Parts: sequence; structure tokens; C-alpha cells
Amino acid sequence: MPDVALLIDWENVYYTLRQHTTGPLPSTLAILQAILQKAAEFGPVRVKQAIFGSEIASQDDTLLMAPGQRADVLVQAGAAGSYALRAIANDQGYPSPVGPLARIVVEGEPLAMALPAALGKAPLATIGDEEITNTRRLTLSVDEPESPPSANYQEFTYLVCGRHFDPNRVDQRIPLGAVEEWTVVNEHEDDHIFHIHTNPFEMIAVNGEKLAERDWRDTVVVPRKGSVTFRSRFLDFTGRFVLHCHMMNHEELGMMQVVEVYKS
Ligand SMILES: [Cu+2]
Repeated sequence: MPDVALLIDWENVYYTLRQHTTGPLPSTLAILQAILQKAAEFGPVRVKQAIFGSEIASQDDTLLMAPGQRADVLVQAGAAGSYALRAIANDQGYPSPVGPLARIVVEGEPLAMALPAALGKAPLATIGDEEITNTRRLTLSVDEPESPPSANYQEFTYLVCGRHFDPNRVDQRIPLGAVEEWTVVNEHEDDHIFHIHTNPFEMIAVNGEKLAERDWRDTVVVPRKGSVTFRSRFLDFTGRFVLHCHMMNHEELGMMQVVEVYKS
């Protein structure tokens, strides 16, 4: 299985490629070559670290965080010293911001504290197949302006289910008490970030592949030309709220919908 991570170090910029596919190795190598070629345009490239196959789980120290996403991370301090926490480049279809986020200083007398062997349970019970009352399919897409896009940027339109946001239109009506499975399909060649207010959702699958470990979220990356599938309970709140792409420029250009939970 050609899982691969590559860290390229030129100046203080890191480029990370993480691929998790079941495709044959040559396709992975082709991607690596393409990225090395691209990186070489910025100057001499030195491969700092290349990790293949099962080693990736123990050596991978990166975490993909979408705008609006949060993560709890347990860290055990290593040797005394100063450590950089930095944003590294992420391939989301176009360049992402990079740079320092924080400096972590480890100092003082060591404490005897071990990391826990197992993590605690999720706060909500998992949603079983028998609980589902309805399914929905939403699409994310973008209408691009006429070429060149930079001269016609105001023509960009970001859509959910083929429609631009309208605050006066309810796009998803859900009866109170419903338990639903949604599949959000990203038809665009860039990643988008699905975010919904009020009720969290339990992640079930990415690109149709069931997850070994489900987790609860309100924000998730919907991979380009891919999909996410999740389940959600609508048990107490009635009224209107929104779902949207959490890249704010996309949301502002229309990638948002009104959701209404109603008493039936
Ligand atoms: Cu978006």
C-alpha cells in the first residue's frame, strides 16, 4: 500500500505530501516527481525526509486542520529546548499559507507523566443504521469566470446544490427528531470545508470508503472531486441556522445554505 509522506526543505519552507491510496506505486512516484519539479522552480530542492509505507504512522508529525476546525492533541515534552510549531504547505488545489504559529519552550525539572494508553469515549453515542430516518445528497461546486480569471474575479460563484446563497430561502427542511445520513459531494477541483451550525455530525466515510474510526465534528474537509458521508441527530433545537464552506471567501461568494428544523 503506497502511503507516502515527503518533506522537502528549501530555505525554511516545508512541503508535505500525504497520499493515502490503494493505487499502484508508480502513480505515487509520478506525483512525487511532479511536486519535485514544481518545487525546483523556487530554487534548489533538498529532500529532507521521505517516509514510505507503514513507517508513516509513527513518523508523521503533521495534522491537517481546516479553517474553523479544532483538535485536541496530547503532547509529551521531549528534551529541553525550543520547538517550532509551524504551518506547513498543504496541497488543497492551490497554495496554502505557511509560517510559524507558536514557539514551545521545554525547560525545568522533568515530570513523571505518561501519555494515556487509550483515549476517552466520544461524548455522543454512535449512530447505527437502524436509527436513520432520511438521507440527503448535497453538492459543492464553483462557476469559474471567463479567462483570464484574475481579470474577471467578480464572476466567481460558489454554489451548494447548484444554487447561490439566499438568506430568504430554506434549502434543507428537517423534522425535529430526525436522524439523517448526508453525503456531501465536492464537484470542484479544489478542496472545500463543510461546516454546519447547531448539531455536530458523526463522520462515516470519505470518498465512499468507510472510516475505521468514526469521530464527531462540525467541520470537515471535503476532498476535491470527492465526498464525505456523515450522520447527525436533530433532537432539540427548532429554527433556522446555516451550513457553509468554512473558507470565508467561498461562503461570501455564495457557498452557504439555510437549514430549518421544524416541529412536525
Ligand atoms: Cu470552499
